[in-house]
Amino acid sequence: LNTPEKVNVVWHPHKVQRSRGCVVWFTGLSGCGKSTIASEVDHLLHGRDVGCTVLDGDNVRHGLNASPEILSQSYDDNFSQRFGLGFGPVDRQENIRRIGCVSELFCAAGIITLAAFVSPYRDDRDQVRKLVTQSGGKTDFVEVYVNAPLDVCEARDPKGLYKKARAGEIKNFTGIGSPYEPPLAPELELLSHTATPDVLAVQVVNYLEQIGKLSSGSPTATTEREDR
Ligand code: ADX
Repeated sequence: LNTPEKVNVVWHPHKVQRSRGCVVWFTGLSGCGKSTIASEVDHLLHGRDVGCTVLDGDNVRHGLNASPEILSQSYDDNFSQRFGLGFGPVDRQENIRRIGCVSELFCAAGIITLAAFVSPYRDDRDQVRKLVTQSGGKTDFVEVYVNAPLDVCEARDPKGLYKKARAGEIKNFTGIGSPYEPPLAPELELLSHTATPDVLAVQVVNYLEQIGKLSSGSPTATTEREDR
């Protein structure tokens, strides 16, 4: 790695190299079904003894990427404002950057990482793709566009957030006051209003099977890692 010298941190090569997992990145509007499909895929893979995990926006935003308001329950204002994340473009960028790094760590540990985030900006998703594929191979990042029309997501409104956004209570809600940039060349596109989550999850599992991600079972220690 080319770390600038002034940073004073140097990459430490590890002795054990594990076989990699992959990152399955679900993107789409709030309420399009990303988390439900990811959870179904998780269930199917667990049933086959494949090491996997789900990361999703609503949960991660309670911990690693908590808001300033959540952090202020335990930290002072300065800390909470500095590290807490909201939904402005830069905060979303940092949200996806952190999740990208966490996904890469899981992937390197041999785990199939099912990441379900609105991730509305193409460039943020492409940065994660770059990180994951340059550490592994081209097939280590699978972008899944969970495509449901805005009016379908809004009619579902499982958390009542579209209603709040229409009432002006959430200013930058994706699809209403904030843009969503659909992927241009996703590995998979799921028309989530045309089939049930369990049927769509099977499509994802079949794709992983096709590209050879389900053949090697659980993570195994293999050879010594080469210097980077
Ligand atoms: S992302 O845009 O930064 O990728 P993320 O996936 O972490 O978003 O979180 C999205 C979830 O936060 C939504 O499913 C919704 O429940 C909630 N949410 C709250 N405010 C907003 C908002 N302004 N835009 C989109 N989702 C929001």
